[in-house]
Amino acid sequence: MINPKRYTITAALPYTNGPVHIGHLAGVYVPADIYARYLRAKEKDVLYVCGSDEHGVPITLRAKKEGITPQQVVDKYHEIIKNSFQEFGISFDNYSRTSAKIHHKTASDFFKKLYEDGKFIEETNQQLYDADAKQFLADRFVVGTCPKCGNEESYGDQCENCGTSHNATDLINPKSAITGNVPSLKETKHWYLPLDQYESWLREWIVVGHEKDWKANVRGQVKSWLDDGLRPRAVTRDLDWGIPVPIKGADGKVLYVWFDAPIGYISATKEWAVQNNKKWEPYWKDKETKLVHFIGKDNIVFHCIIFPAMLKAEGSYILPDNVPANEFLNLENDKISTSRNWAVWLHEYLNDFPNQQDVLRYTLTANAPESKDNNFTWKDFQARNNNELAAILGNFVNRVAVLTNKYYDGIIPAPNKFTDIDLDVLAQIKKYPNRIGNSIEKYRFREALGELMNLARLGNKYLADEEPWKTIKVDANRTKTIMYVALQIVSALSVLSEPFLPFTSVKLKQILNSTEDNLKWDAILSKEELIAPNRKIIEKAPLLFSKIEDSEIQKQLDKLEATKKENEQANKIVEPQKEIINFEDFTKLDMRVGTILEAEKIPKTKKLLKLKVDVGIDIRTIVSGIAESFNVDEIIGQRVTVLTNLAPRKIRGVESNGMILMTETPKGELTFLEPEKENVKNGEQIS
Ligand code: B3M
Ligand code: ZN
Repeated sequence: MINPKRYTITAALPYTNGPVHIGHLAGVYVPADIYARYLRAKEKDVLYVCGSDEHGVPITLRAKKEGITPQQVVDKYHEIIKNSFQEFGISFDNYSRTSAKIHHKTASDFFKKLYEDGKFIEETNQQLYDADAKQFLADRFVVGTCPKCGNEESYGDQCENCGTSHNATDLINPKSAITGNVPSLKETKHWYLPLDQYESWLREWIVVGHEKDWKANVRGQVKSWLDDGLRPRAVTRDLDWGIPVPIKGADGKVLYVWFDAPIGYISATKEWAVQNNKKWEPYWKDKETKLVHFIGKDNIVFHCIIFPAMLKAEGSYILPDNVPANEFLNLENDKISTSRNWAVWLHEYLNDFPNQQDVLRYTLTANAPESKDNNFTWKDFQARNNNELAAILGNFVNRVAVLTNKYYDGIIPAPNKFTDIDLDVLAQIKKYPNRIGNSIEKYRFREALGELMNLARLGNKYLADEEPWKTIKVDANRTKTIMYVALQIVSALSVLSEPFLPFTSVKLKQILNSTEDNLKWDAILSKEELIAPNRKIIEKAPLLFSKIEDSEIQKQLDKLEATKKENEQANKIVEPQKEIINFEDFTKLDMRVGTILEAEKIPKTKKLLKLKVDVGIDIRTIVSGIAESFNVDEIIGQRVTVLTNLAPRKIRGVESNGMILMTETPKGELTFLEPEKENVKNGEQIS
């Protein structure tokens, strides 16, 4: 959309079942914040909304786990999440919550309108049911194998591995997440949105209509779902936590969380409008409003198929102009996971790195998972701070501030005659607002940030080339001009850094004593002079970025290492001891040391190897199910422990005379039991 009248920017409503981590920031909230701050700096009419997603199974499950009520869960995490966002400078115009009255009303009315307009299909059919828990199993209450990709831990409504959304009854081998039971089927009535009726319209709108401007990953996912064919989707659930279905004959039923949550964007807008004496409708109903949804890739189906279909069915709303979904951020090469505590939690980060929000914002943007999954490492974080923020941006600003104070008592000098180099630098400055802005408008935030740093690099190069510390001794006039030009760069940086590094931007303005100036993005293009002579800058400039030491990084790595150990410990399922036996029982076992001499795979089997083993008394054939863990070649010569007097058995036509003893980790890794010393001979007995 060219020149929209206003912007409605939404960021996915986080589930209120835990604190937020770096993956959330990198994927959704920082990019959306950069976008919103940039547009505000361009003096656009911008509304940036978000809020807590307080319904749905994740909340109920968390409540069960912590032994508290769902309401207590959402009250606790809503505060934590809201604070984290605030502390990181995420500049929502409103951060609401879906338990708000206004949201319940908005979502209920929305449902009623679709119901009355005949947009739903009402259907009674069999759904998964856990008789012990007395509960229907939808969404995250049920886990099973994804019919599309085979992931064994798919949820009832969505597979997190391939992103496909499905109905709980589609799962292969479903299991209750509450009791572990295999569910039975029970009849129940629900209301379905017939997505199949929107298929060709969606294809026309997204696959054809947004071929050029939507990200390939987003369009690609949408296309593949459309190609698979859409089916009606239930928008109600048999649950006791959520927004009651607002029609007769729906007792005990609530709206599906993914029906109410996106309406949360609208409710948050209404709440903001009431608080600020504005009208909400233009932000959702005026065709000249540009609506942009910032989300992670697991939410694409909901924002590109289900919510648009809901909006279309309602009839009076605009549709998103873009949905720039990001991929995932990993942490130290491993998937971020709340349940495994494999994350950098925002509130913990701030304890360890107080007042260093911008360092994290910078690292996450420079590494943003824009087109593929990306990785956060603490070493990279340290390098980004020390070698980029401190060495390039911090160093430049610091030199300018120190020299201005040293030479001119902090008073910005008036320039003398500009050289070609000066004029070139002054002209270059004016290229940056559009350069950075164009990248932001294309949702390429890494690229935009790179350009900002190029402006700081330009500053460093200018100082290094013009050497004011040398000219001061021979040419006072020339030095004034150099410092004046350098201060213009600092001034531009103070404005252009704001979307990315809001805390640094404030400090830069303090250094220049320009907090009152309110210099806007486009003014850099039009104003001849960004900061005028004779103003006194700060006497002692605060350090923008301090060096992060190896020991601080090591502390974080140690913390992760400890988490890893805890997880391993927790994964160790220690089997209870078996029944007591007497010594005679034990002496019946004939166990001996042996050596594998030959090995070959038994055809048409996955696991079985036919082994020739020297057990001291003879060389015998043993069939062993280890082919998935070892290659045939690598086990020739392997010392092993063999139970030799196990009754012979025919396995796949091969007689097996004994058993190789092994241990197996919970992950299924097999290990041989071999004598500690090499001189133990084949045939020696275990006793
Ligand atoms: N709460 C899922 C999530 O946190 C969901 C987003 C809702 S956006 C309307 O990933
Ligand atoms: Zn899948």
